[in-house]
Amino acid sequence: MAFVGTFTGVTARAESRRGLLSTARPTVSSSASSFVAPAALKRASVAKHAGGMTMVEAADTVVPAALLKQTGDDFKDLCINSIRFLSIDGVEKANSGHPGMPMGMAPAAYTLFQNYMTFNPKNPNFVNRDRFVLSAGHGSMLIYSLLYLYGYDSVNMDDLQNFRQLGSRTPGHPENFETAGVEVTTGPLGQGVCNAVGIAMAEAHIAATYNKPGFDLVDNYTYAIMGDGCVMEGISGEACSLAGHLGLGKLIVLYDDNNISIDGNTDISFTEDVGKRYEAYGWQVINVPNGNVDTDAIAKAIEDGKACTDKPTLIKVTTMIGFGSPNKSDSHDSHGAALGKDEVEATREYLGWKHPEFEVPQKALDHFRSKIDEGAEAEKAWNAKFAEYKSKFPELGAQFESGVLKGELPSGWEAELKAYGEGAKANATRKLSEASLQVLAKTIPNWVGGSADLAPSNLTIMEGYGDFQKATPEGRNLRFGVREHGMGAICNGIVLSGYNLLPYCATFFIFTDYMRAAMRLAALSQVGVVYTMTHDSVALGEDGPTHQPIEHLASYRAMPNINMYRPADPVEVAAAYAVGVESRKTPTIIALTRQGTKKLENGSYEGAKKGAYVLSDNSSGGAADLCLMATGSEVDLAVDAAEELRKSGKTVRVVSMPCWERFELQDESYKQSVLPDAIPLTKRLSVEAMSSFGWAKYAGSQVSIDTFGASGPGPAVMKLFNMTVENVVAKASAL
Ligand SMILES: Cc1ncc(C[n+]2csc(CCOP(=O)(O)OP(=O)(O)O)c2C)c(N)n1
Ligand SMILES: [Mg+2]
Repeated sequence: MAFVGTFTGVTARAESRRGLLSTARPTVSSSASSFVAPAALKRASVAKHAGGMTMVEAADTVVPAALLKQTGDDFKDLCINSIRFLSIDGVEKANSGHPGMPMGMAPAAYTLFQNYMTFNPKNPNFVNRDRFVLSAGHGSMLIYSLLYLYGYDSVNMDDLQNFRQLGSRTPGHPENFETAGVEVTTGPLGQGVCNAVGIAMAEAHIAATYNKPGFDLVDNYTYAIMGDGCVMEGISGEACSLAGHLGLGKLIVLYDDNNISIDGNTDISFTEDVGKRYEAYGWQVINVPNGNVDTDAIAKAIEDGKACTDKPTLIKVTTMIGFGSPNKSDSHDSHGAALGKDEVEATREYLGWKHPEFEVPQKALDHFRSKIDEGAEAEKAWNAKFAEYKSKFPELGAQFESGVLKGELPSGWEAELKAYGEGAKANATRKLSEASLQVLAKTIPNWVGGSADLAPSNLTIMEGYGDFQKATPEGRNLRFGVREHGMGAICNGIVLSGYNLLPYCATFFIFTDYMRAAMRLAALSQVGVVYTMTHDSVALGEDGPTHQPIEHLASYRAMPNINMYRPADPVEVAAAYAVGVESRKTPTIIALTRQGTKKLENGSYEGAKKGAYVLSDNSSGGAADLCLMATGSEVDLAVDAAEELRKSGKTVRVVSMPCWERFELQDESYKQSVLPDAIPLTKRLSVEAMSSFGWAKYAGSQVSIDTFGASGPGPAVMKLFNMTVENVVAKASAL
């Protein structure tokens, strides 16, 4: 194991930067059993001292052979290095990817997966599995290596060898819809840890709802690995602050504290005391000063994390990025590029790895794969427990089976929702949304959600269903605080928890700007969150242009796999929610008014679910002189304008078009029945108090708003922007 070598280049620069060495250049030891430490080993050693553990002297330190023996346990090293070298080789073969993080965090990941996590590789969806989120998604080879080693069918040797290639199940960043065993899609830093908060909230809620004395039906832990980048991103602060408030004791996050991100040493921009910050959030914080080798300390920290049931735990694992690479460790050089052939060889030598690329020693593989039987046993035991639970608690057991395990919707929910919409009187659509939410709360036990501190404006409280708080996680009203971005990512986690919860979340439509990245990930991850977005146009009035959406509808219409609904009346609001509930793999935004709207005379639930339908047409044969199309509050304008136009002898068709995306899913004959070629684009006018962008596809002319809004009473602002019947009539008459 002993190795004698020099550490030069970037390592020397890192040393001088950190000031840990009295001389910038280390000297070579002549001893066969010791060598001069690379800077980060020294850093780790100093930290070790700070933690009250065995000390290795700082400057010009000669690290004892014991440290070179890595964990001090040859077999453990074999397993940890199996993870390291699969990750190194995967990146090397692809000549693309991030080897440094997996190399540094392999000991922590190994300790966690091998000794603490319950999972069934042959059934990645085992409901009571411990969840693992790789928030530092760039280190994706870490999770692929683990899935392969533990015998998941989703990642085989071919996949490892085709990392980042088209068609492989090992994409650049982990994608939940691509690779079984990957719980959430990560890559945009910070999102994953917030997903983990959502998963832990889902677990706490389901456990509080279904567990009975002697029957901990659901008691899994949620683990995450996040890096400096995740900790720096504001979104993680939002969700982790909430996690601390909620005391999510089953959430354990390992922070890869390696002091390196893309620009180099994090000292250039990130020097706060992260531990103190998380303590202030209400977390238990545990330091592991030498995560490169000290698996006992990692294990102890995880145990302490599990033992702390009323707080989430942050384990700050200090590591060296690219551990084992003599020239690229502790440097951003190992962050985001293959090590290169020579450096891989040097790393092999340093870590004592004797195996060719992609080869895992059989005894290590056998050891990893022993988790297959263990996982199957765990699931078997759980199944037996559930059978007993069902016989003792038949009603809850049946609800768990159908709602939580199978994700079935209870019968009758839609009939009730539709009946509500058809029977309801006109109102502001946010009020109609509030009533729809009550119907869904009553009919769907898995329906949970809330607002980012705008519940009285968004009207999102489900009356009688309690608040999810630390002491009452069975509550179904979620209180996100003013944390839109965190809210979005938490909701993604709630869906991806595997408990088949259906979350909605709410804010003003304009503030989707603050949660767009999470919404985009919902769309990409095939996550059916429902977004209740009120105050949907300049008509909201006095709050002015900072609060008035303009380009928002267009921007979400441009986003793949998301339903952008803007319903006009009670029937359409109910239909929009129905689509939201049914669309388990597509998120749905429902944009709602602050101001009153009329109830449409021919409003159609089925038509609204199809995205667009004909409200009225006074032509015979479907070739009206004009077609007015509108969404939400402007449908009233179109209806009234059509009436005026008809008085002057025109034939006019009025189309309500609450959701373009749903309309595009319909077959050609339906589309023609709504927007026939017989009415050419030049005779079609769209009416929407929002950017005209995109409407040209359906209509040759627009009544729209293509500037920022204005502060003033809603009706005055609408008038200022020509959102009037007179203007619609005038524009249409000119066609
Ligand atoms: C939101 C976001 N911004 C920027 C990036 C690009 N990026 C990928 S990794 C990284 C640095 C991450 O540093 P760290 O988390 O410390 O990872 P390490 O280098 O230690 O592996 C950056 C900026 C990203 N993936 N997501
Ligand atoms: Mg880092």
